Amino acid sequence: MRTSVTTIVCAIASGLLVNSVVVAQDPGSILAWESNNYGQCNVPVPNSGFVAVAAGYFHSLGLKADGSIVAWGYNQYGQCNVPAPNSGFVAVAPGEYHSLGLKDDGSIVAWGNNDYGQCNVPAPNSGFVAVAGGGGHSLGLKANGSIVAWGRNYEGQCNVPAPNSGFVAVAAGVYHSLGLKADGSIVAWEYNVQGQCNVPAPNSGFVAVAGGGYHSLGLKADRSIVPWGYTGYGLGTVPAPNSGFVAVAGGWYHSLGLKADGSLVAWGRNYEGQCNVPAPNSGFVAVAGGGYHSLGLKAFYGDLNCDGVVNFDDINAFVLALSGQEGYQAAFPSCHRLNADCDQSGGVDFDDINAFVALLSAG
Ligand SMILES: [Ca+2]
Ligand SMILES: [Ca+2]
Repeated sequence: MRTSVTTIVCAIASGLLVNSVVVAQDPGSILAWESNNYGQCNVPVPNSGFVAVAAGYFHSLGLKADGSIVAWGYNQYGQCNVPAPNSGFVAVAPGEYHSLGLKDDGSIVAWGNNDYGQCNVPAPNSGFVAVAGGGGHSLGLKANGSIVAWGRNYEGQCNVPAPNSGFVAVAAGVYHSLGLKADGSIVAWEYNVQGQCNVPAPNSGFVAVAGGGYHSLGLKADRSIVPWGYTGYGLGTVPAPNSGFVAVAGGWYHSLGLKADGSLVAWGRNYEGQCNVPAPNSGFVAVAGGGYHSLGLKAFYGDLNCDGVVNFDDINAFVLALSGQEGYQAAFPSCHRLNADCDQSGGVDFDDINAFVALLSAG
């Protein structure tokens, strides 16, 4: 696995990785940048209608509003070949060389490298509400708050610590696993050689969790990010001001944070340019980090129920979005509130009403 790092560094030295990938700013489009050595930044057209993004080691994944998954980049293990029927997906997650999708019936579909059985979802394959993938293992969160883990377990990454209950989110690093509990604490387990499982005190107040390669990240309710584990490349220091974040993502050796104003902050390894967020750094609603590349999802202004179109069905969701983050997110957990920033000011408020009406009229 590490030999590929050398390959990349050599590629940079020889000037092969100088291209910057810029895509059209269609609604719900994905912006992808460096490195692009396997085409992981070449978002397939039409680059529109996306509602979620995910990044594997050298491949990329996007979930469309119609419930299909688009995958591109390194495909040595078939990690980009989404199994038929490619429909009904509500979430997508990457592994290093495999991919995972959650269906609206609560089942998980996994494909790509299966060397460790990471694509063999344990029975019963039902009742799942979230999914995550690591180096050779996979994790599924059940509606009852328990985590199911399968695949590579040499490091103990599939041994969910007791009590296996009360989880509301799940994440994975290369060889470690993370779960967020309803009480705002994070449970992290094996592999811990870089301290990626030592959640800093106080272990409370977390609202989101993410795994990097050998590091971990937690988002606090006060909108600050806490990093721990591997600290090389400056990974242990969130750029100031460490505030205003609404989402967090980990790459192998870099980290990304999404701010409430739609801008991205990236830090850590930048040899490949994975921390150079393309301008304009605004309008982002989701973010993902891969091996050495990054993905940002741009807003689809006006599409508040994230069904891929802007129409009268979005009015109720728009009103909810205006009234606050919590109520909106509870009603539309997989949608992006910043889609209500119809005047593209970086904030959601009553000034967006006229612009929303204009979008309705245009649509
Ligand atoms: Ca809509
Ligand atoms: Ca606005």
